[in-house]
Amino acid sequence: MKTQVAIIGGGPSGLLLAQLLHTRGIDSVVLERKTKDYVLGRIRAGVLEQGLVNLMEEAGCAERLHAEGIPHDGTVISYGDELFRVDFTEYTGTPVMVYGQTEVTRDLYEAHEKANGKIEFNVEDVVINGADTDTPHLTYKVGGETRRLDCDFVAGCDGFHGVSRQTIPLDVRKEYEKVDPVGWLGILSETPPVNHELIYANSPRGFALCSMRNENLSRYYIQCSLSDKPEDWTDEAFWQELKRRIPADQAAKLVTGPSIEKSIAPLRSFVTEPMRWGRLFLCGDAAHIVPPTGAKGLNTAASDVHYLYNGLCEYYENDRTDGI
Ligand code: FAS
Ligand code: PHB
Repeated sequence: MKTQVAIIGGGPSGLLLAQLLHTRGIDSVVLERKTKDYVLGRIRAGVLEQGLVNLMEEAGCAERLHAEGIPHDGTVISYGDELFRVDFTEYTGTPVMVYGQTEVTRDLYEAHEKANGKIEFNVEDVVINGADTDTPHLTYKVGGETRRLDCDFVAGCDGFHGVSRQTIPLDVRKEYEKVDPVGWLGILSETPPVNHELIYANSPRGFALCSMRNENLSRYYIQCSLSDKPEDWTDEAFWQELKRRIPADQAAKLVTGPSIEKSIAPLRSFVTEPMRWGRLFLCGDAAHIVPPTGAKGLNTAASDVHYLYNGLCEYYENDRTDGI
């Protein structure tokens, strides 16, 4: 099989790139290791910056985002019972959009499938060949059958544990990592959010975050020990600890309920250089990881896609290589 851009990874980076390229008539194939349901089952980011909203609009995927997303003009930082509000719109001119990464990915899948985009699931043993030549190709397996995909470029959108970054030779790659000695225990609950804006709470007992997905789906986090496991925390223990870390007036109005998802995200910062090797380009978590603290993971992934997408358009439309 032959395509213009081979995309490894069907998460938000890979799908956003594929759908944007499609709008400019540039052909791609997405190779995803898992099933679509598995990808959509991952609960991750919840806050979109304007740049990602703009890209979803350009990809023709922003209708539900604008219908169901919740624009937030600011956020609250608290210490003990003291609250401090940061006004995004005043300082940056735009709000952020509260809309789950799961929904972003779902919207991208729906649009790309409607456009007859080529996505292969349950892909195994992807190997990138000749990335440092003008004729790279991938080999991979589906259902035990080995396949070949010839392409002009490879987009490594396969996340932190993917194959793309590992393809760049060690003597070319420089990596920087800081592992934080704590994790974030997160839960989803079908309860109304405690506050209409997010609360980033600092407290002597540790960090907590009050977030949301919609007016009846809340997302809460408390900083926990890396040795903790989700099953170590009953819902009641979680709610009691959260109440100790947020301002008393917020704790008093917190609506608790059963968790419908409970997981621990390790906190690490990681970046690799270069993000390009020959005709291989890394995007998103394949190249960098940031702690969820600043809701930057998904948004920096979108920024990578923006630059690669525009560079590829310049190449195919104007025969220019400075963008890539
Ligand atoms: P992803 O990891 O999302 O997608 C990579 C895809 O590639 C996956 O579907 C994977 O199955 C596939 N893949 C991997 N190896 C492959 C191979 N060899 N062949 C084919 N496919 C392969 N960010 C925020 O902004 N806010 C948050 O609150 C937040 N919380 C997070 C919580 C957790 C537990 C994690 C892990 C991350 C969190 N992030 C958060 C960051 C997260 O949202 C990422 O930034 C975002 O998923 C990046 O998207 P991708 O680059 O597409 O990588
Ligand atoms: C979330 O809603 O999952 C979320 C929001 C903001 C963050 C981190 C996570 O900084």
